[in-house]
Amino acid sequence: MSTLSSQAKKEIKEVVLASPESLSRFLSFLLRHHPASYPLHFDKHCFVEWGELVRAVQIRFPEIAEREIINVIENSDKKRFELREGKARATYGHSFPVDLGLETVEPPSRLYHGTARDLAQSILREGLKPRGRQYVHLSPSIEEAMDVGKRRDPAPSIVVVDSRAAHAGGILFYSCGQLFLTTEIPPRFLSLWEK
Ligand code: HQG
Repeated sequence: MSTLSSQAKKEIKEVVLASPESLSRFLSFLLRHHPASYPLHFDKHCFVEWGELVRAVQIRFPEIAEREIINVIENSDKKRFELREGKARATYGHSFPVDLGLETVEPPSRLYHGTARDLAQSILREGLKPRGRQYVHLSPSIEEAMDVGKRRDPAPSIVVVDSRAAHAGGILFYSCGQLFLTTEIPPRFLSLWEK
């Protein structure tokens, strides 16, 4: 039986790895977290020239067609990325300092944050903080917050944000697709959702 060369194995691995999920993860890597790892130039609102992005993705996934990248962007359930006027960016989730040019909004009276059970007490004590990201990410419904929390815990805790009071207290909220972003929420606006 013939054996594959290590180069061929590497290539097959690359092709297999270029699933929509791995492509989406790589786009997040580039556009949210590691802008300096590839030759990308970000404009002031974090957009990258489309051609430059395609070339960066093709360094990682040589087999990938431009159409597949567009499909991942357009079919992302959470609208993680946007493609506008020949430029693309991550819509949220950045870990480096960004100015997304988002407008502030009046939030709904309650917003929700799904998290691991063992983090909830610390959040109630210290407030909601962006941790490794630029913003705190909040969901408009308990169901959506549950989905976010399930990334960390099969039975997540849901922190309820009194966003009406927080907004009245001067905290800024930004609308970003289905999500609301803010910089930090002090403990006095937080409580735990009880089933
Ligand atoms: C926790 C995903 C202890 C917070 C999701 C969270 C979201 C604290 C973690 C989006 C804390 C940060 C963002 C405190 C906050 N003490 N823990 N005082 N304050 N935390 O991933 O909101 O699939 O940066 O509870 O769906 O989980 O990537 O934030 O557990 O929309 O597109 O610190 O990312 O979207 O974790 O997730 P993250 P997140 P994607």
